[in-house]
Amino acid sequence: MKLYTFFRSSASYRVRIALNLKGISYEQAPIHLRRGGGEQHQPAYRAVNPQALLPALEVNGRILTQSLAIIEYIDEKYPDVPLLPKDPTDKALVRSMALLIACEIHPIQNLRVLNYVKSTYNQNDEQVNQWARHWIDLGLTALEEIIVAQPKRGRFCFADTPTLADICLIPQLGNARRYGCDLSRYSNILSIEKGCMALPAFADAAPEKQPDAE
Ligand SMILES: N[C@@H](CCC(=O)N[C@@H](CS)C(=O)NCC(=O)O)C(=O)O
Repeated sequence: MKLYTFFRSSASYRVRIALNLKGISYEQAPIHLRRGGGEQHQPAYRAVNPQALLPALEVNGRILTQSLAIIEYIDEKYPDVPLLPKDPTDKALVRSMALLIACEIHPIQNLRVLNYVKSTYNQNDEQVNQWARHWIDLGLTALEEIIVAQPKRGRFCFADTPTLADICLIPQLGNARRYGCDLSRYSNILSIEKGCMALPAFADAAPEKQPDAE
């Protein structure tokens, strides 16, 4: 398997965690999201993923894109260490936490969106960081409440084993810090992060541990 990735890409980070949790070894093909205007826009990478977004996973000559679709593929193909609970209601809850991050927070603080806001509306770095912080805080505030209110509260987002929700949460916290969010108000989320980062699967997937880290 070959993962097209960038050390700081949080969607790639999700897939790295999932592969590590499953104990799957893989090759990395680094795509630098800023160098030369972004290698994701080069024809070579657009031929891999016409969306010009990371990650992409090459499996037996086929390309999979969209981190959540990739992770569900991995989970179905390698069912040991399941990333979703079996019970349909629990599964819907875990998916809702993951989607809260992957659909509602991440896309509107992504590089191309911030670049567009910056250039089209003449915003400076601090203004776009404020935009990012706004959407991240809105999402994390709701997630903190959802985590506390659920009936199966445990050490992770859901119960006592890591799921797709934790896989989405941990990389998002990296982005939150990069944009200057005050995470101290999310005590439950921070304690989940501590639990996740104690696991090699999460720690080894961290941006600073990647071969292309700067
Ligand atoms: N929904 C996509 C999001 C992919 C995405 O936005 N990737 C970012 C890196 S985290 C990217 O490639 N950004 C490049 C850009 O904004 O130009 C997924 O989950 O895979």
